[in-house]
Amino acid sequence: MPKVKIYSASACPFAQRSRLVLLEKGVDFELIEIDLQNKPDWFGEVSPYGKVPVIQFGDDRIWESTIINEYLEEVVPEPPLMPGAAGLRAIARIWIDFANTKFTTAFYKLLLSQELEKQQEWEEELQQHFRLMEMEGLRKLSEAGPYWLGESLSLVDLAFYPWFERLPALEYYRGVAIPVECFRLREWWMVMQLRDSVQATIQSAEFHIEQYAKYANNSASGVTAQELRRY
Ligand SMILES: N[C@@H](CCC(=O)N[C@@H](CS)C(=O)NCC(=O)O)C(=O)O
Repeated sequence: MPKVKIYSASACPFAQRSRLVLLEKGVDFELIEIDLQNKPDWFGEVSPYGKVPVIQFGDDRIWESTIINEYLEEVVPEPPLMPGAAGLRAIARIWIDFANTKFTTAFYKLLLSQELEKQQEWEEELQQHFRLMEMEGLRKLSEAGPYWLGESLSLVDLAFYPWFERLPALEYYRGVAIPVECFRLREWWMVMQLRDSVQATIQSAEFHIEQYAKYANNSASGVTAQELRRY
């Protein structure tokens, strides 16, 4: 069996998502750390969007973290990280899509916004997302256990977790935290921190605060920040 290669950056939450899946599935992988401030010339050949993560497995080269994660679920089915029932699998995909399109967008927009009025708008939007995650997500779906979909860890947990690890940076720069009433969300976050995969990839609050300094003063010049400013 060929070895999986993952092109990653230690600060990148999207890459962390896929590293978590590899670790949870016990896949032996080679990690190639990319310096995003100084990308190697060959990186454009590997990553059409100029972003991490990208994985290479045999002839397959895949990018986009949540697509990578579903791909890994197919090629390494054990332990399963998606539910067996089609209805619940669809619900899992709804939450993964929510993480990609709504939650992470509000997170970055809040961090990049410089005017107080814009910051307030994005803060309000992010708080609404937290409440929906609490009420429609954890309180309805995870009655049988600590994870998003209940007893077993799933790709939904791993799609959200990296931004919770980075919430101290959002609190530091924008004074925003999880609303008090969202206690299930805080419990879930605590349980996630106990996973060996998370412990193997976790970075300190200080690290994340330093990493996001350029987002918070809107001087970040990477592809991701440029794209986020456009929307
Ligand atoms: N939608 C992509 C986002 C990946 C992404 O934005 N990665 C960032 C690092 S966290 C990156 O490589 N950015 C390159 C740059 O900013 O130049 C995914 O889910 O994989």
